[in-house]
Amino acid sequence: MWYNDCMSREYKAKDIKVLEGLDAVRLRPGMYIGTTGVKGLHHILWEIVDNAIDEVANGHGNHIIVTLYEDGSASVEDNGRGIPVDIHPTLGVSGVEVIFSTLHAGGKFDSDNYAHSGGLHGVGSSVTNALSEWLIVEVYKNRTTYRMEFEAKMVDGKIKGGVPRYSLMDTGQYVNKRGSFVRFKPDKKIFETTNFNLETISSRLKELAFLNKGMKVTLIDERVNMGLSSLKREYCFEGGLNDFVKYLNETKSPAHAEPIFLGGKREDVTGKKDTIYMEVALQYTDVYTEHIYSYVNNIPTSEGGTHETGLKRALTKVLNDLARKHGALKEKEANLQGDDFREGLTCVLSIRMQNIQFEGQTKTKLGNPEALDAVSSIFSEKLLEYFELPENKATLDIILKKAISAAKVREAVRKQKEITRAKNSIENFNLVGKLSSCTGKKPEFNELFIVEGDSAGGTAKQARNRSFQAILPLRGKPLNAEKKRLDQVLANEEMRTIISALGSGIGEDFNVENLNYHKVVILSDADQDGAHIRAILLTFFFRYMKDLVNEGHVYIGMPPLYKVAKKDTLEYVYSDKELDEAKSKVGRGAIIQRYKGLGEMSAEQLWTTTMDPDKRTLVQVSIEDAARAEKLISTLMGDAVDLRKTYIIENANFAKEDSFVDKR
Ligand code: TSJ
Repeated sequence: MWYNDCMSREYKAKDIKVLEGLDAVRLRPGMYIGTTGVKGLHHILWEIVDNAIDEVANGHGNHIIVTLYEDGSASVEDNGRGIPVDIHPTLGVSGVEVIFSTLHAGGKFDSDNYAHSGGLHGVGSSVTNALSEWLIVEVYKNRTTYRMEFEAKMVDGKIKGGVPRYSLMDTGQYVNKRGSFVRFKPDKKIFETTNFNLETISSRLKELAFLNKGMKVTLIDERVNMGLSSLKREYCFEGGLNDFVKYLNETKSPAHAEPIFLGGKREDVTGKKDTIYMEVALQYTDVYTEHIYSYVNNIPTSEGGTHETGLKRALTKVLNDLARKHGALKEKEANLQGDDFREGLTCVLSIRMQNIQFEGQTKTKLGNPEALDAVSSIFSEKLLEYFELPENKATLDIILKKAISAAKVREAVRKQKEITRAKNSIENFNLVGKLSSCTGKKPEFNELFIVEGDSAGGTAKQARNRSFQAILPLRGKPLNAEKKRLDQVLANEEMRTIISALGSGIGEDFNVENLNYHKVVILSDADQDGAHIRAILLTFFFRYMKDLVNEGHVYIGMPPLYKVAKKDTLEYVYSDKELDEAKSKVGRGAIIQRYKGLGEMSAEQLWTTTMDPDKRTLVQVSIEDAARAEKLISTLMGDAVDLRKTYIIENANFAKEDSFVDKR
């Protein structure tokens, strides 16, 4: 018997309007399903599946069967209440007809039942209908089978989609089951391919089975083996999200035997009074990456969003608090970072809520702010409760231990990165105005004078032979490298200038082949401060450019301490020991001038006494010298300044007599 046959004639005018709606779908399918490629093909299947899932998720039925047929069609069946067959009060047609003929019909019947529908964001089963060659609906209820069919057919020389072959009818065929069945054949005229992909469908159905605890999903593929037999896969997980996490961790070693499952709900506080439901399962493993899978109304949110943010914040907060409470973190120690608590974490978060808003590049990021508060509050409360149970204390200890070790590694990595970054910045460091480079291009002949103070630097610049001598004045005191981590040393401008000028890199990256100057001459005043600066520089070279010292590139310039002069004779004296010799050599009436610093010399004098390769004295620094300087600095820095200075003067003297003297 035809269902409401006469009535259906009455609303023909209305039907035309509806069909114009479906025409729009066929005209621009991309607007409704994104693409007419293989993704769009599956999209129209998911529209149907989603509706069946919702019915089961709302507690009506427990089984969904998806079948792929040889003719290219697919069907979805559930054992829920059955799509409404009665006449819609305002639209005047059967529920089935409304659902399949009206765009965005989903939820119009009973918004409560669609409250947590993944289909809400979708375009509805009418789109599937519009893009199918034919679609058949069967509703099983009242011990009978209702049936309605739609098809794409020529109307006035144009193809219309989703045209009813007949109105919903009661076939009178007895059944003792309840539910809905929809079978459709995607239209070859619309889709680039109509070949459903078994693995795509299989893995999504498995995912849906994980997300909906206890729901049985059967997948039948009748296309295999030329129709002689069919493939059947069945998914049903009594453990729900816990089973999901175990499945995801199958190839990893879990840090604790069972995943942690937490669930709860919160009234929304924004005034809409909608409830947000949350379920989460998590388990730590031996891997170093984090794997968080989040869903809203069964829709994967690959880009995360507010719900995920809420979860992460709560996890960090609760675990930091617990770490302090249990003494894993001391009072003065800083909190661990979120990343530390997520190393090796596998987690599935599933929430259900109304009015979901998507954001992001691929519209897979949840935007609802109320989800953040809800998830964060439910998760915090439930996680705390979980760890309060004595039987879960061991798991907590494992997790805290893991996080603390992750933090240590992170800190080490961060330092390394900072060093690398600083190294890179050295390469681009601007030397203009500091280094007066030489014109010669052969490093083996070139000399770099690191000169204490700007004024002495200026004098040295005038004095030098610019063809092979470069001058680098040091303004302030260079940094004591021993007490600092490399990154701090590199933050010091004086140090960076030196590294940059030498060109040979630093630390592990030091390469003597790239050295710009084969003689690096430290030229400081012959006083306490000068000795101090020298010791600091040597310490730096010893620590970070050992090969520079080892290969004999570092020298101490020897400015004279005194000038002994009389008429035509002129002697420069480099030590107190030499002074008497000079006095007797020059004879009575000699004028003795003591140089307090490099700045007291003229350019000519500095050249003659200290820089001219034919007359100067350079003391080559041995690795032992440098080691001694380092020890000196490391043991005495920070101690009483006077004591330090005396010690340096007494022990860090580079006297002509004590060392190998290089005369060029
Ligand atoms: F999408 C679809 F329409 F094609 C479709 C819907 C496909 C499949 C396979 C199943 C379903 C579907 C719809 N299964 N169950 C339902 N349930 C309802 O539509 C329904 C039933 C009863 C009531 C009620 O208030 O009594 C309300 C609704 C929404």
